[in-house]
Amino acid sequence: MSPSKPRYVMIGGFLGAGKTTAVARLARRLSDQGLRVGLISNDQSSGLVDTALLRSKGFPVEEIPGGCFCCRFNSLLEAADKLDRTTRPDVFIAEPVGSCTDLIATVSYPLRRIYGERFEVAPMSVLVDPTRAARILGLEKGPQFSEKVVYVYRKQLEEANIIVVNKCDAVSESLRTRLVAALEKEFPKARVVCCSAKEGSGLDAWFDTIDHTLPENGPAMELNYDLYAEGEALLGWLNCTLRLESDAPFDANQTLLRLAGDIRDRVSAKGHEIAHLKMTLDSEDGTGSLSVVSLVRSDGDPDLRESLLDRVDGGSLIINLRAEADPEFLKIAVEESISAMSGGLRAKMEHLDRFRPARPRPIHRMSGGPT
Ligand SMILES: Nc1nc2c(ncn2[C@@H]2O[C@H](COP(=O)(O)OP(=O)(O)OP(=O)(O)O)[C@@H](O)[C@H]2O)c(=O)[nH]1
Ligand SMILES: [Mg+2]
Repeated sequence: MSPSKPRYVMIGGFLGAGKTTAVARLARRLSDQGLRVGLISNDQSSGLVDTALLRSKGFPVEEIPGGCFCCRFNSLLEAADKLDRTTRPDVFIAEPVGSCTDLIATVSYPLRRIYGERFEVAPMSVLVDPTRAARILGLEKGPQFSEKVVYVYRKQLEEANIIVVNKCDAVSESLRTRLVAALEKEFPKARVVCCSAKEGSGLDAWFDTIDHTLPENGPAMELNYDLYAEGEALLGWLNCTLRLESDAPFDANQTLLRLAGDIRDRVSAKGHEIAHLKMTLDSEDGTGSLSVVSLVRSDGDPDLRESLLDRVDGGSLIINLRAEADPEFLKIAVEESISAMSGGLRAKMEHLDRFRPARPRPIHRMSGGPT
């Protein structure tokens, strides 16, 4: 990528698909090529694991909390302005909320039509977690979201210019082959590529595809906003920040892994499907390093994505949980898991938000691209 005007690259996909991992990979690659990057994270709420994670890697990040890009279109531009003032990025990489769709009509087309002088808008990639996608497309059995959430998931794939089957390191060759065939058949508009954002394989082919795919101008995808709003609102959202203290130093990584397992057990015991549980513990020792744990389905295992080498005696714990469940239930489950933490840990809640996403009300919706 060697843009004459800054590029705007959007990396979408459902909750837990690996967007933030991929954003960090792409940002690193572009920085290594001497390009300046500016990252934009987005969520329905504030106190984001993703922002903490990306900042800990040294990238400039602007966070847009309180709604998706389509509903906060002006905030998206303000975020780009702020990054321009500090970093003057050659490439903006934006991660939309994982429950959001219709981004071509509400973000890409308006950016191209109204701000075409300012940005070169790249085709949109939509990442999938292969285990989740195989269940949604009926290739494998396992715990599943309900029909309206699946509607939103499928709509994300329908509008993709590039579908990226991520986490290929974690699934068999045979599942990957069947999944690619099913995606190509059901979503013929998209190019389908495979990669592992975690291990770094397949990224060149994907980034080349971004560079060599022409932006589309076709009619916007049909979308039933009532169904979309209902599907999104079936997901409970919880963000909280706590202060942890202990008289004796403790292993932050093991503490987060145990806490994630305990929250999973309480949520899955009631038959609710987790979309993404992610947590960071910042010991605030001045090094900027974090312990980070994620869990992307109710029958999955917590993944220690970043670890703290030394034992700590406290720090700031952020928990972001998205699951198909009542937000009040999620609050109780998280509070119970925190109370059940052993090892003489004391936790003080500093901030807690829980809600269902509000109906999406895009600022712009364009039925076709610039001609
Ligand atoms: N095995 C494997 N795990 C991956 C890969 N990419 C991401 N993950 C893991 O998937 C989990 C979710 O990754 P994120 O990058 O946070 O996913 P996301 O799409 O940004 O999630 P949300 O922001 O909540 O929508 C983490 O445990 C990652 O370590 C991959 O290529 N392989
Ligand atoms: Mg993310």
